[in-house]
Amino acid sequence: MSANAEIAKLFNQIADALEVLGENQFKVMAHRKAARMLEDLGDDVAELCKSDPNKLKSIDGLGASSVQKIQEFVATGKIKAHEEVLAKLPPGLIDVLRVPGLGPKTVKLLWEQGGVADLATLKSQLASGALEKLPRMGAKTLQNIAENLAFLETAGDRARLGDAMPIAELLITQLRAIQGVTQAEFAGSLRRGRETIGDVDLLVATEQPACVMEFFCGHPLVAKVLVSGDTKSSVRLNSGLQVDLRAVPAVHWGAALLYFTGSKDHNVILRERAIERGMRLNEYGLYADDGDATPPQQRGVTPIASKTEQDIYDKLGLEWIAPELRESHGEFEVNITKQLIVQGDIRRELHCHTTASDGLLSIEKLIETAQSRGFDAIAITDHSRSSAQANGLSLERLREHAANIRAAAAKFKGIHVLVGSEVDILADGRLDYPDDVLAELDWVVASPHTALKQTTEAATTRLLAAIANPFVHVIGHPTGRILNGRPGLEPNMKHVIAAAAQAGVALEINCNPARLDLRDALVRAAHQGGAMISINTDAHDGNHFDFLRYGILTARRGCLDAKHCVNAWPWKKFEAWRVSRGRSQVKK
Ligand code: DGT
Ligand code: CA
Ligand code: CA
Ligand code: ZN
Repeated sequence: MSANAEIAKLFNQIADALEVLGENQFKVMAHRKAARMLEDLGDDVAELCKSDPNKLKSIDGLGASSVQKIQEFVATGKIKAHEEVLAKLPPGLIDVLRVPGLGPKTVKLLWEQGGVADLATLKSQLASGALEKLPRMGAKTLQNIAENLAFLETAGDRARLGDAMPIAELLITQLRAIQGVTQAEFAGSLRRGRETIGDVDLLVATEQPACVMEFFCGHPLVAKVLVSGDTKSSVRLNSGLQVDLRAVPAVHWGAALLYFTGSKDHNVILRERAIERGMRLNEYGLYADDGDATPPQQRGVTPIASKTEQDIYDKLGLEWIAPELRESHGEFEVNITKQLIVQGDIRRELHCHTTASDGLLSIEKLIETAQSRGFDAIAITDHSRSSAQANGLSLERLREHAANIRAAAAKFKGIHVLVGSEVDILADGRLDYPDDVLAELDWVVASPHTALKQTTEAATTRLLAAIANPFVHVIGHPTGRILNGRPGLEPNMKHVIAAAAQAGVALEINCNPARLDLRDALVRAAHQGGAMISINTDAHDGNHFDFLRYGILTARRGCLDAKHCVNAWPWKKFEAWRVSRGRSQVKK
């Protein structure tokens, strides 16, 4: 990676600012275009500046003034034109553009006529009713802005699990390769599998931390070194993600990993437990409490346990607790670590898309991919007719697609292929295909895709109606939320779960890291309420099968065991349930 992303961001900010200032559209477009070019550019633009400045000038979409700005950034780390144009606006006004749905034109209006200078004044002006007299600001629009602002405030700047994980794993692999490093792991909320991550916490065991820190702070992904110390450093990557790194001697590994995995609340309880037993726990180890105020590690005291997490839990009279459970949600009362579902329990994929709707794989490629993952079955579930933006299938195309799936399935041995559909749950709870059409299918995932701002009452009625349909097997991504994007439906989940449990309909954990829907807390509620869970990747491409890990982390955070997950059931049990709802027989 490179300075490309950083410079693209500055270009976009210039364009935003110009637009809010009402400047010439061509100038705005030129900056946006340059930003896009930079984002798509395979080469590191900072390298190009040094090695091949002519190549930079020859890139389509980069005008002379953009090239000059890039060179300026590479030389000085900033762009004067960027600073100048931003200086013409109140300092926090650009932030207002982060509110979903607020474009530069509206922000200009809010600023010039509504007294909005930043997120705080936007909030207060909304509350005071001062914005109601502005043109184009009807009650509905203002309510939308207020909702989106509230959502932005709760979503904050946290990265999605699926965005942070690949970067953390890349860094871990590289850290492990450094001489003298005996262990390297990610800790913090990432290890606990939270759906969003404040920052990434990395931990290495080594006796020579200096070269580890040097490598880390000089990493090509790093945009800015925030803290650089002998055993701990903190950086911000080009992507904006913050990463903390700690280096500890191997003897303290377990204590440090336990401490930096958290959660904070879990750690507090562990420390209290240590005190109750005449010990002290800190990030260096579990020590006998000898009453000395100087920390034991500074006095060369040998810890009771410190090398592994297992050892420390053991000496505290506990079994090892899975990181996903370490949220102080009852893991000390009942430790269900051993029952938790693992990725290897998953035997089949039950929600995915082909080129017939909005997927990228053919039917055969999809079956092949499922087989290569060792699955015993795959349900092919393209979109239904109302999902026009996803090329949903008309009745006629659905029948033709079903025939194509059956023909393709005949070419494979050892995998069951289910002819399915991801049927839209319409706003009023009706399904997008009539029952007699659903009856012809082997498998039905019913999902909400539109009208996701309904009242709780309407959303509840809608999902209950879908659950009541005898042909439905699974409710797909039940709330339709998008992480850092939109909150989705907020149905009364108690009612939904009870109805699903009663009817024998499964609720989905959609593994796509932008969704993770159901979320962890709702998985726990569903599981406790006796509902079955289906964990699906919603693959639109071959590599989307890798999303499974995120669904599994979410499932484990929700205390799910394999017995309540239909993807993990032995085939016969699964088939008996499937047929009890649908009517047809699967061809093997
Ligand atoms: P995040 O980054 O907001 O997604 O959440 P975490 O849990 O990764 O929090 P972070 O990065 O601030 O700290 C990593 C872990 O280090 C945290 O889970 C527990 C431990 N830790 C950090 N600060 C404290 C503290 O003041 N007290 C205790 N007991 N533990 C702490
Ligand atoms: Ca963290
Ligand atoms: Ca941290
Ligand atoms: Zn889907």
